[in-house]
Amino acid sequence: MTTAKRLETIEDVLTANGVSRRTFLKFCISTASFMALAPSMSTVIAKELLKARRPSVIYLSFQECTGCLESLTRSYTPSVENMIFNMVSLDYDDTLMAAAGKQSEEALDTVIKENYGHYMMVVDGAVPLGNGGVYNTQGGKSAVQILTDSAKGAAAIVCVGTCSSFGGIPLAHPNPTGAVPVSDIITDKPIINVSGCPPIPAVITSTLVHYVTLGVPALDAHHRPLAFFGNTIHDRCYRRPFFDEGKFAKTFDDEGARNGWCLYELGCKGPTTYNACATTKWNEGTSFPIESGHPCLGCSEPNFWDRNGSFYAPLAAGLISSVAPIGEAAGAGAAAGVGTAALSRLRNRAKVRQRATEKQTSKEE
Ligand code: FSX
Repeated sequence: MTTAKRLETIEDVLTANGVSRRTFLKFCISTASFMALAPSMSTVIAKELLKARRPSVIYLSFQECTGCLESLTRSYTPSVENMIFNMVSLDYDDTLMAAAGKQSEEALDTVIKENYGHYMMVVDGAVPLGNGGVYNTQGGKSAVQILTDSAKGAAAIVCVGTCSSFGGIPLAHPNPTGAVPVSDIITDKPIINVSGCPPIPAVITSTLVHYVTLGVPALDAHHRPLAFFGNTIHDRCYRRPFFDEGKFAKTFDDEGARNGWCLYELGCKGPTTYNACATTKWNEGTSFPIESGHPCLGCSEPNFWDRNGSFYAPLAAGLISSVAPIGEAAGAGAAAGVGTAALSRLRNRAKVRQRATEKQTSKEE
């Protein structure tokens, strides 16, 4: 972690690390695809990435469990992860860096001074304001002080995880430390929230690449990238046809559970949760909580933990705005048809995208 690295272009670093053109183009294509951009945008991403100087990144951690950084660094796509760490100059991260104490505080001061106005800040964890911020201090400075001082020279802030985006677990009732999200404190910088407890690794990396190449992506009302947070889990869930047919698991080991029916009655928060788990999935696209038989907890939404009551209590029907009420859906062949048709449309879209990606790869090669 040295500030000298920021003077290198991304192309310099990729060349030095022996990253082949093929690997690089594949990465650009999958990033464009993840961000729901047209396949041709992968060429733009490639051009912009190669000429871009590696932005300096300061990674700050406050009230959190380190699950977000674990998610990022134990990503199932080490090559992408390596590329990301090659594409940015991670100049300060007190969890990963070898330096400690005074040495690390000096490192932070130096990075800020040398990159003032240009560095990207990545923040995980909520910030406690109670009792003057004494619940989270580093080097004698409170988290709120470190955040405020560091944000002054930042070009943009990416909040990784629900804690920094919305307060998350630290903000849960009774919130003894007075925890707040970053956006309650910093109001004069662009903020991108990549929520999730933890967030999906590919969503974090794709968001960072989008920022480096094309700037701040299109965001929803909660400042989350629309490409990943534009649909509910329920909208994209492979169990959705069972919801539309009124087929529900009632316990974790009944016939419905064994048949893979909808988990709504077991408390699934998919209908009110915006995230990409159902499409991007986890562990190399292996699965996601609903696929392994557990209801969605709604971890990427504001007020995660306190909202919508118990994790295992069904959502009130009135909260499910995007679909017909269950009573109407159950037994209605037309409703089941809508669910199946929607699923089939999604599969077709995925196939079209896959074909476009393959075509683009062979063209670029
Ligand atoms: Fe919070 Fe992240 Fe959950 Fe943990 O840094 S979003 S508790 S996975 O670690 O902040």
